[in-house]
Amino acid sequence: MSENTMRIIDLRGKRLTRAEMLDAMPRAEMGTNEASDLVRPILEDVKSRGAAALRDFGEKFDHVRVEHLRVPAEAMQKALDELDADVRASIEESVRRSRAVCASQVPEDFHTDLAPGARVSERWIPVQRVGLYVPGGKAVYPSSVIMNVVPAQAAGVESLAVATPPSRANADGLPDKTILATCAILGVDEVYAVGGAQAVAMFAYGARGSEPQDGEILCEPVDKITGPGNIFVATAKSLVSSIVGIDSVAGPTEIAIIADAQANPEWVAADLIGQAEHDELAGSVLITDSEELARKVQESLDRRVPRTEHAQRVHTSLTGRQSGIILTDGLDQSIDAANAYAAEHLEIQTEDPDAIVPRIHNAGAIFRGPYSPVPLGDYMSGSNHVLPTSGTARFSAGLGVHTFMKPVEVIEYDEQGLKALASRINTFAVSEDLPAHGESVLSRFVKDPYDKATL
Ligand code: HSO
Ligand code: ZN
Repeated sequence: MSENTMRIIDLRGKRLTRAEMLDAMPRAEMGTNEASDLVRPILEDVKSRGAAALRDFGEKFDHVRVEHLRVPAEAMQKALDELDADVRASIEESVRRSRAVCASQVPEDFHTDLAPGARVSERWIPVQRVGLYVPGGKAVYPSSVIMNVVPAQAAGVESLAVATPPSRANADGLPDKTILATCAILGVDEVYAVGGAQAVAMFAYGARGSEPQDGEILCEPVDKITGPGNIFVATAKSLVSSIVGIDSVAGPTEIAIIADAQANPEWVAADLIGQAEHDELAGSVLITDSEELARKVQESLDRRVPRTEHAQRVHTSLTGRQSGIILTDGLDQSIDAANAYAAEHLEIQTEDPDAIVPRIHNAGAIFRGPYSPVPLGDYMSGSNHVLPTSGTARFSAGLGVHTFMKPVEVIEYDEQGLKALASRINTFAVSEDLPAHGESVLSRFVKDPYDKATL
């Protein structure tokens, strides 16, 4: 057996129940959440002490005493000026494509006329103020800034703040320069050098500052917090989720590839490795009805893994419980497995991908055909790379303009419209033993709604 062998899950000839199929999928156990006990006091401290607590936690966790919790405009401009021209061009292309897709995502208001004088309208309203968390440390992803900011802006969010940890590399406690430059390109000027659970607390409760003057508002509270983060950020988000909106809490990233005998094993292997590069816990799953392809992919992995920069991390991820090759007895079973796995990213590399796309019920995003690999979507396809992980694609969607909007129904009945229903509403209300509901409606049409004899 070679070094990078992925485990095989052989489903061939098996007729599995839904529960058995879900059980057979390669996924790591989700750890239980002990982080809450550590995170709660951080939230409380920021709530009561504001900026002073933010500075203390920065020193404790990020090992730097931050001079300006809010990044000064000059520092943003400087980061932009110093940004490598090629990187800037890539960021701008990514932004352009995201903006184009988001522009078509904006949902339209509509109304339904039910009878004369009886209309229900639906209005899509942007969330007013959003806080976006951008992680630092091992994973510095300016691309994720784009994926969060662009849809929020397209939705019409009025006020958008970014928080990202101070970087130890910068003595003054400024965050990562590429993150700052990306914010500048996107026109985001409210950026805080605050990381971890304390950033989530700052967004949820707001914070009074010690700059420029004690007691002045440093950061206003937001209505929704989005963005990925480590276990402490994720825990903080779920703890504040009763008072502020959050996007879904992300688990380790993952890819599944449905491939048949005609797929290019080198490309399949390269795509599995690409995802594995993110994290030792990342899941890379090949679903195929071709034993020969499976063998060739394994051979390709053996050649490629040692040559890639993050070979050790990739190796750990590919050989972990959360990765594997699912062998099926045909495309139908491959599709069933893909739907059960509900991958964050699902690539389809088969002879006729268009026959498969309509049969996919569960996936964060579908990458159709060999020239739509996941890294294209990570950086600049125009689609969003913040996607549901850990099987949550069964019931939730990736980030988009809709994440930053909410539909509100407007009830527009006039006298005629209401009168036509008054008696029916009254009957329904009385049947629920809520007669005052009926009386509210009847008051508009009868003299004494309390005198049932006159009705
Ligand atoms: N594949 C990651 C996103 C990402 N990749 C950012 C590179 N940079 C989760 O969808
Ligand atoms: Zn990626």
